[in-house]
Amino acid sequence: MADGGLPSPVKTTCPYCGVGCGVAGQAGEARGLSVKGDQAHPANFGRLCSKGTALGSTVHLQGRLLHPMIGDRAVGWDEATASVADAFSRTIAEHGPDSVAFYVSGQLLTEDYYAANKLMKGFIGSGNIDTNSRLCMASAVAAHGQAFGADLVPGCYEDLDLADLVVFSGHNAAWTHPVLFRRMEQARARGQRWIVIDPRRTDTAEGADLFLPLAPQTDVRLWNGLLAWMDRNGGIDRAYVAAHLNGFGDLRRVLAADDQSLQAIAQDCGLTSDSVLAFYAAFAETQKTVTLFSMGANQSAQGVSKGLAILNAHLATGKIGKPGAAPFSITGQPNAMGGRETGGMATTLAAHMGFSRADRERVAAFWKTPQVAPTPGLKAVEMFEAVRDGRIKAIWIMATNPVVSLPAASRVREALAACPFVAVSDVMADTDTLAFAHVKLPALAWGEKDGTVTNSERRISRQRPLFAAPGEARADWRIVADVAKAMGYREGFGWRRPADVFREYAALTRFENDGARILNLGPLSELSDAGYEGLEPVQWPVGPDGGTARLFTEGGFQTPDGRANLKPVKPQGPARPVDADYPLALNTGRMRDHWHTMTRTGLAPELCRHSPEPMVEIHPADAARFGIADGELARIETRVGHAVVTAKLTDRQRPGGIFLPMHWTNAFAPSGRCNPLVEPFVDPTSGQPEFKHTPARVGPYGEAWRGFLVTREPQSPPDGLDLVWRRTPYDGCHVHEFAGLGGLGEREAAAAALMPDGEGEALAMDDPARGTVRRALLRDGRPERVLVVTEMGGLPVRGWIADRFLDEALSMTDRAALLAGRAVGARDEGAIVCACFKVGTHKLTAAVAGGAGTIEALGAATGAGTNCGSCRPELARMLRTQSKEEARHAA
Ligand SMILES: Nc1nc2c(c(=O)[nH]1)N[C@H]1C(S)=C(S)[C@@H](COP(=O)(O)OP(=O)(O)OC[C@H]3O[C@@H](n4cnc5c(=O)[nH]c(N)nc54)[C@H](O)[C@@H]3O)O[C@H]1N2
Ligand SMILES: Nc1nc2c(c(=O)[nH]1)N[C@H]1C(S)=C(S)[C@@H](COP(=O)(O)OP(=O)(O)OC[C@H]3O[C@@H](n4cnc5c(=O)[nH]c(N)nc54)[C@H](O)[C@@H]3O)O[C@H]1N2
Ligand code: SF4
Ligand SMILES: [Mo]
Repeated sequence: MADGGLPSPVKTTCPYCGVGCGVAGQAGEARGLSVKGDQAHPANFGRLCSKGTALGSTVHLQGRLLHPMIGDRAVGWDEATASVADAFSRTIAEHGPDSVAFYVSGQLLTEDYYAANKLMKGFIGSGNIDTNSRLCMASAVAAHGQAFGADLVPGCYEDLDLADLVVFSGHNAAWTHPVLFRRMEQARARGQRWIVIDPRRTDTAEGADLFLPLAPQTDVRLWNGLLAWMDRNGGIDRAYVAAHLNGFGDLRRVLAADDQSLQAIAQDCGLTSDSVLAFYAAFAETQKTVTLFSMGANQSAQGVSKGLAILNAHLATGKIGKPGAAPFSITGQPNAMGGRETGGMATTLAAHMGFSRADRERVAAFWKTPQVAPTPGLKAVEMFEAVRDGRIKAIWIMATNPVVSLPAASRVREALAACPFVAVSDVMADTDTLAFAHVKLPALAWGEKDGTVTNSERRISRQRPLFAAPGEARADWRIVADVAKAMGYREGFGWRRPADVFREYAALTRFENDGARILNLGPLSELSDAGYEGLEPVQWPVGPDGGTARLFTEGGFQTPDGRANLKPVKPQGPARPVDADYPLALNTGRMRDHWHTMTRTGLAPELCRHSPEPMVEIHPADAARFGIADGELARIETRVGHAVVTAKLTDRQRPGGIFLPMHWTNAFAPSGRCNPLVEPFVDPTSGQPEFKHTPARVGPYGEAWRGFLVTREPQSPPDGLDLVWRRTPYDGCHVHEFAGLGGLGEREAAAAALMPDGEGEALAMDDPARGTVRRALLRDGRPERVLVVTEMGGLPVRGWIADRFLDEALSMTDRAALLAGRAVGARDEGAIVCACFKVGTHKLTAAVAGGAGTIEALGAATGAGTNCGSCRPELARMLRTQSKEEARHAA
C-alpha cells in the first residue's frame, strides 16, 4: 500500500491484441479499476487503444463463472478435478491416448500453455493438443519454418518507427493493432509511406499513399510478380542471395512459368497496371521496408504460400534483419506467440522442437517421461471433425469459444452435442461453448491471473494480478496440474506458483541447446521468485546480456547450413470459387471495438456502440443487383448456413464481395452469427481455415414487421417464434431489436411474450391502423421495460429512451414522450465514433458543418480523438467525405 492507503498502480499487460501494451492499473473499491498506458513499456510507451482504455468496464463480476460445475450443480474443486481426470483416464484406458484432446487458446498465459502441452504430449502421450492459433497464425508459422528453419519473427516494433515504407498485406492495423498504427502515424509525419493490399478500403487503406484493392485470394500472384519484376528491373540483392539464401534458381524457374507482364498480373489481381507498377517500384527502391501480414494472408487455403511469397520478396532483396527492414507477421492474440513457443500447436512438440527422434528423446529426458507423443496431433478443424465422428470421445476446451469461432460452426455444435465428455475452462458462466460442457471449470480472468505473455515482437511481459481471486476461480495452469496429478502423474506437475512453471519452461528452451535452437530463454530459468515478480519486458532469445531486438542480422538462419530457403510458390484460386448460384465472395473479420466472441468487450457499453449490431457490407451495385436497401435486413446464404443482418451499402467494399464481422454470438444476435456460413476449407499444410472466402448469395429478408425492447437485464428471444434478434448493451439497459416475417398473430405473440404483466405502472399507446403497439412498464417512476412493435410505422429513437433508464425519475414530458416517440429534440448520438468520450456521428457531423475542418478542430469541439486516438482514421474519413460533398455542392 502506498501512502494514503491507496494501493499503488500495478504494471501488467493488456489482454487483447498481440501488440502487448503495458498497462498501469489502479484497483479501487468493489472491483473498481482505472487504467493508464504504462509509459515505460516499450510496446506502447503509455498509449492504449479504445479496448485497452475501457478495461475498467470489463472487470466486474457480473456473468462470471465462479464455481466449478458438473451439469447445473455447483461442486467443490476436488469433485470437479476428479471428474475430469476420471473421464480422461477411462477414455484413454479404453480407446487409447488419441481418443482424447485439448483445444486451447492464445489467451492463455505461457505458464498455462506449458502445463497443458506437457500433460497432453508428455504424459497422456498424444499430439492432440491444438490451439485457436490454428485459426490465426498457423500459416505464418509454417511459412517461417520452411523459410527460416523455425517459427521465428525477425523484426521488432522499432522497425515500424524506422521504416520508410510499410506494406500492409491483409492487415487492417487501424482497427486491429491500433497502438502500432499510432506509432506508424508518427513515422508517417516524417515521411514514411504506406501501401495497403486488401479487397476492402479499410480505415488503414483510407489513409494510405497507395491502395491496392486486389481481387480476393490473388496475393501470391501479386507478390510473385514483384519478384519477377525486380529480377528484370533491379532490386534483387545479389550479394545477399549469394551469401545467405538457397533456392534462387528454382524460384526463378517457377516464376518464369507464368506470364509476369504487368498487364497480366494487374488483370489477374483486378488492379490497374499503374498501381501494380507503383507498388513494385516503391518496394524495389526502398531498402527500409516492412511488410506487415496478418489474417488477409494467413486465413486462406493458400495461406502458407501467401506467407512464403512475402518472405521470398524480403529475403531476395535483403530486406530482413536490418533496422527498418523486415517481413513482419503480426500476431493477433495477447499470447499467440507464447503458445507457439511452448508447443501449444499440434504440429510442434515443445519449445520449437518437433517430432524427430532426437527432439522426442530430448524432451522425454527433460520431462522425465517414457511416453512423449510419437507424432503430431489433429489440427483444430480436423480435431472437431474427429469429435463429430466419434474418434475423439473426451475434449477439454480452455479459453476459447469454438462454437462461435471455428468454421462451419453448426458442425461444431453437433460435434460437442454428441461428445461423451466435454470440459470447458472459462471465465464467463454463459458462452455458446459452455452450453455443451459437462464440467465447467472457473478460471482466473485478466486482472486476477499471474504469469507471462509474449507479443508480436517476441517480447515477454508480465500479466500481474490487480484483484484477489473471486469465488473459487483458479489459474488455468493450476487446474491442469491438479487434473494431471489426479490422473496419476504425480511427478511432473508439482509447481507451487507460476514462477516455477516459467522457470521450467525457460530451462527446456536451454536444455541441450548448443545454439541450434534460436528460441532460448536460458538466463530466465534462474530467475528468483522476486526476479520473476519484477521481470521487465524482454525480447527472446535472452542471453547473458539480455534480450534481442532483431534476428538474422548477419544471416544465421536456423537451417543446417545457416542459409534461408527461397521456396517457390504457385498462385492458386480460392478453395471454392464463386459461381452462378453463389456469386459473391464472403469475407469476414474484425470491427474496431469488439473482441472476438464479445465475452469481454460485450461487457463495456462504450465498446458496443461503434458497431452496435451485426451487418453485412455490400457494394451499392451488388445491392441494387440483389434488391438490398441500406439499413434493411438482408439474408446471406452459403452452402453450409445462413444469417440475417442489417445491410450496409458502401463503396469501400469491392464489387463481387461482401464482408461480415466475426463477432456476434447466440448471446447477442442468434441470427447474425458469422461462422455457420463459413465453409471449412483449410490450407493443406497449415490446416488454417479460409475464413476470408466462402461463396455466398444475398437477398432481402423482407420482414413484415419490426420492433424493439429496452430492459434492464439482457433478454432472450421469445420461445417458439422465428425472429431476427440482436441485443446491444447500453449504460443501465439493453436494447433488443427484432423483426419477423409473420402476420398479426406473430406480432401479438411477440408483444405478449416480451411485455408480460409485471408489478408497476403500465403505460400503453397503440395505433392499430399502423399495426403499432407501444407499451412501457414503470416502477417507482423509472422505466423497467419499453416495447414498441410496428407493421408500418416508424420506430422512435432508441438512444434517447435508453438514456431514460439512467434517470432517477422521469419528468412528466419525458413520461409522455417515452411512448409517443416524438420527444422534443429527442435524438441519440448515432453510432459512437469516439469510445473514450462517447462522441457519436451526429455531434461530429454538426461540428464539421460548424466549421471544424481538421481532426484537431474536431477534437477541440467535441473531445473526439483526443485520448486513445483509435477513432482518428474515422474522423479523417468523415472530414474527407464531408469535403467531397461540399465540393460537389459547390460544383
Ligand atoms: N478490434 C479488434 N482487434 C483485434 C482483434 C479483435 O477481435 N478485435 N483480434 C486480434 C486477433 S486474434 C487477430 S488474429 C488480429 C487480426 O487482425 P487483421 O488481420 O488486421 O484483421 P481481419 O479483420 O481479420 O483481416 C484483415 C484484412 O484482411 C483482408 N482480406 C480478406 N481477404 C484478403 C485477401 O485475399 N488478400 C488480402 N491481402 N487481404 C484480404 C480483410 O478485408 C481485412 O480487412 O486482430 C487482433 N486485434
Ligand atoms: N469468420 C471468422 N472466424 C474467425 C476469425 C475470422 O477472422 N473470421 N478469426 C479467427 C481468429 S484469428 C481467432 S484468434 C479466433 C478467436 O476466437 P475465440 O478464441 O473463440 O474467441 P474469444 O472470444 O477470444 O474466446 C475466448 C474465450 O476464453 C474466455 N477467457 C478469457 N480469458 C480467459 C482465461 O484467462 N482463462 C480461461 N480459461 N478462459 C478465458 C472468454 O470468456 C471466451 O469465452 O477466431 C477465429 N475465427
Ligand atoms: S493496441 Fe489496444 S488492444 Fe492491443 S494491446 Fe494495446 S491497448 Fe490492448
Ligand atoms: Mo487471431
